[in-house]
Amino acid sequence: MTVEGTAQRKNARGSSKRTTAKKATPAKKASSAKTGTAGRPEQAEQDQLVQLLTPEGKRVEHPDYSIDLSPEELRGLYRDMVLTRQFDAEATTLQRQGELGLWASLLGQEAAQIGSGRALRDDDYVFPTYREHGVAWCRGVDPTNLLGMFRGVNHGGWDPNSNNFHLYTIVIGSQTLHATGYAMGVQKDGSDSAVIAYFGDGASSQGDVAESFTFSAVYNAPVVFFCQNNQWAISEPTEKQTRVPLYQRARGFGFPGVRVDGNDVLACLAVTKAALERARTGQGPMLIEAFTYRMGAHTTSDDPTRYRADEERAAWEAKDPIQRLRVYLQSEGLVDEAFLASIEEESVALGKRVREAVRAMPDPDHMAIFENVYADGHALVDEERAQFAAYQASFADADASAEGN
Ligand SMILES: Cc1ncc(C[n+]2csc(CCOP(=O)(O)OP(=O)(O)O)c2C)c(N)n1
Ligand SMILES: [Mg+2]
Repeated sequence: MTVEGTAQRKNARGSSKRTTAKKATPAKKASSAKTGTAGRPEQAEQDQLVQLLTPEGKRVEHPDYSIDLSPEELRGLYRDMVLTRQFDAEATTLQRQGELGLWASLLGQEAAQIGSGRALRDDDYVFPTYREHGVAWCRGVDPTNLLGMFRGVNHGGWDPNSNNFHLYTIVIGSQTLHATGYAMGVQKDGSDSAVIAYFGDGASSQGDVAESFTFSAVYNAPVVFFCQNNQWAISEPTEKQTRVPLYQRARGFGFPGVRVDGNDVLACLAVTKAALERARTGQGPMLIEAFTYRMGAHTTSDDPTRYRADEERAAWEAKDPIQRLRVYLQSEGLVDEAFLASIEEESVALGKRVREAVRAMPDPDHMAIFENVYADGHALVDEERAQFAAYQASFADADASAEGN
């Protein structure tokens, strides 16, 4: 198991979807047609944003959320974000080289994921989407395990209970129900662990999410809903999902919601810690809307230039989560050139390790697809297995007779 991602852990424990069905929309037209809030929240809503580090790298205070981190912890957050971004870039490249079937990049969302991921205790439980590579990193899941799934050589990639990190979930929003049920179980066990469910702005429109909000509220379940509002659900902007800021949805279900600057790792850490603490102490669920931006494509099968304007991306580049922390650390004299160079070196080594590991992954036994479907087997699966085995054998027979001719 890993290594880089666990360095800060104190107690180790144990689509290829079409871009859009619509005709290609020139980016310019998409830009002028936009009337909603994607990337441009109303000022009043912006004022609600919890922020501890401005885009310019200035440390500010917030009346409800504060945080006091040691220089080492601050450097650790920087290291986590840089290495996660590097890993993500390597994965994108590996997909382009044909080594992975698909990749969903987290570019731009490093602060939301590392901030929230580092707020967790080892005994807390995480239910991710398919984009939570930074959270996986914080949980100590070996990055190469994530890639095995996207290469199609395993059925999930890791044991969820080894790191309290559930398998990636692609059925949009469904993991919020899993998290709620799990949290209700934690509550019945009398444990003070908390559960966190990650989901996106698009997922917020799913019935599963509404149901999990209802259940968690009435059962007072110890679950934190962490919504990364990255402004897009493939080609659909946030204004197509909601008429109110997403964090305000929680109120109607009877629990608090807060909007945090999702590109500010300190604010994400502080707000998530507070929400987890509420959950642990029997105060029930909370919704965090991390206001951020998906800098890349939805996945490697997507082409965002068909539906969004370059200027929007450029505006968010100025809010880069890594850059702002680096500026802050440098201005406070908390990092020097030697430290930055060592992180750079570590990034290169991580990239090399990941590339080599992916290329060396053996193809799975093609009959393995029938394993782990049912704990005790099933007649239908047995039948399908036999049919598939006969089908595979027919190639061997054909080869043999071709050789005989
Ligand atoms: C139930 C379901 N419906 C549709 C899809 C297809 N789909 C995959 S990703 C996605 C968009 C999700 O957007 P969002 O929740 O904002 O997450 P993001 O990809 O932006 O991180 C959709 C509709 C799916 N995987 N599952
Ligand atoms: Mg989204």
